[in-house]
This record gives sequence, structure tokens and C-alpha cells, in this order.
Amino acid sequence: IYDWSSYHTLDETYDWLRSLPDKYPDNVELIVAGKSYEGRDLLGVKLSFKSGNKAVFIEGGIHAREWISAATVTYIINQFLTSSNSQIRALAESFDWYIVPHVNPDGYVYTHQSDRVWRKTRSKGLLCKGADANRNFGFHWKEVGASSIECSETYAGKSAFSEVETQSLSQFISTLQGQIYAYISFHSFSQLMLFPYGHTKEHAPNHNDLQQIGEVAAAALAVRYGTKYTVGNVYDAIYPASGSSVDWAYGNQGVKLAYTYELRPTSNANNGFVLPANQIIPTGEETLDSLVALFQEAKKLG
Ligand code: 0X9
Ligand code: ZN
Repeated sequence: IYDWSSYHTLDETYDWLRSLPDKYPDNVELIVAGKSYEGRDLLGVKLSFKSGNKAVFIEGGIHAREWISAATVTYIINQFLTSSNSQIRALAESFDWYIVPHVNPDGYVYTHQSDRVWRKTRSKGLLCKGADANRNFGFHWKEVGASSIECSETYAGKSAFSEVETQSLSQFISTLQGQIYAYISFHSFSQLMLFPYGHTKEHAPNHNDLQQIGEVAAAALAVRYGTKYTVGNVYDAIYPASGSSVDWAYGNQGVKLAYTYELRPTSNANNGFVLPANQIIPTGEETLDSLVALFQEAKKLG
């Protein structure tokens, strides 16, 4: 059985995703949001409970070693399908959810089989494999905080959208043009809620709203277990970085509500990417608490 007491392999998660339309035929459709270099699907689900809703896009696993990202994303899918909590039900039923737990499946498989701390895609290079998929999107590509050196962890790739994952995912997202109300990307670690921009210290047009909504979401996240998040624009709150999926969704696709979560833990003691599995459920719970508050506050601000 598939549960949230341990981390799963890609095959286990894909089998679980493929089981969902049979169990919830009225509410789940499988989506293939793109392809990977090694030929895997970027498999996800569309959750829909009523017609006429706007869409929210949720992406996990763009960095292969950040296992809590995909685990939190599948936790959210499961809660939206099974929870009887009124706030979670209201949130689930307010949007069409396009949710892809592993947008870098090749990298994730590699972290299970060879190198637990692999970050990038697995495309062929001259000296080193892979590009940082979160530096490869075509919005202010390679301007800042992204490397031209193939072996760097933040290698931006040969060109914008050189990676088949970002190319195909961005094409899929483009087909939803105008429908996407929010775009959320899950990473780890550091306990941050980040929003555009990453390429400049200039504030995004709705910076103040994004800060306010983020602070309300972070306050809600802290209630259950006291987990503290810091909220801010990428450039100031973490570091300059261009070519991320969230900045592209915001800057190129016009998605006004765009956040990157850096999930637990707060520090790199004992390798921050290796979060004990007994923290998957608490992380999922508090993150979902924050999403409930985030969408309530965003609605309030219009
Ligand atoms: O560097 C990154 O891609 C993210 N941090 S991580 O440690 N998980 O690698 C931060 C992404 C910042 N987000 C945006 N630029 N929107
Ligand atoms: Zn990351």
C-alpha cells in the first residue's frame, strides 16, 4: 500500500497516480505534462470537483534530491481526494488542480540508484550530465545566479529550454494560458516562502500582495507544529537566480500568484535534503494549512 510513512520510488508513485482515476473516476484525470531526457513521462493528475473553476498548477521534484517536495505534493493530492475537513474540501473544490509530483523523474531515479544528492536533469554533456531545470526556463535566462559551466549545480543549460523536461512542461502549461490562477513549486530546504522575482531586486508589480499573502500563509503554517518560515522575494530572501519555473510562470505566462516553498528542514545539519520520513506527514499537514490560508487571503485581496 502507498502511504506517507516512507519515501517512494518513482515507479511506486507513478503506479499510485495511475490507480487514482479508477478510484475517483469523477474527479481525477491523468495528465502527461511532458517528457524526460530518458523518455519518462512527467506524469500528473488533474483534479476537478466542479465546472467553471480556474486552474492551479503545482509542481514538485524539479530538483531530484529534494525528496520531501514530491512527497508533500502527493500528500496534497491525497488530501484533496480523501479529506473531510471543511476547509480542505472547500479549497479542493474551488479550483481545477494540475499537479505533477516529479517534473525531473530521471534525476529522481538517479537519486535512488546512484547518487542521493543529485540535483539536475540527466541530459548528456561533454564533461558532466544534466542542467539545473530551475535555471533553464526562458525568462531572463542565465542573467544571474545561473552558471555557464556544465559541471556546476546551477548550470543553466545550453540555451533556454534546452532540457526536454522544461521544454515540454512549459508547452503543456502554455496550453492553459489565461486559466492559471496560481503556480506553486515545492523545493527543500530552508523553510522559506519565495515569490518573484529572482533575476532582479526590482519588486514585482504585486509585490506587496505577494508578501502579505505569504505572511498570512506562513503564520497559518506555524500554528500546528511551530514551524517558522521566512517570506520574501527570491532575490532578497534567498539569492539572485534567473530562469526558474515560477518566475517564468509569473513573468511570461501572467500568473499573478506564484510561490516557491522551500520546505523543512531549516538548516543543513545532517544534510538538509535527507529529511527523516517521519516528518513527511507533519510537513504535509502544515503545508496544506498554509495553502488554505494562502488562497483565502488571495481571494480577500482580489
Ligand atoms: O535555487 C533554487 O532553484 C531554489 N533553491 S534550492 O535550494 N531548492 O535549489 C530557489 C528557487 C527560487 N525560486 C525562484 N527563482 N522563483
Ligand atoms: Zn530546489
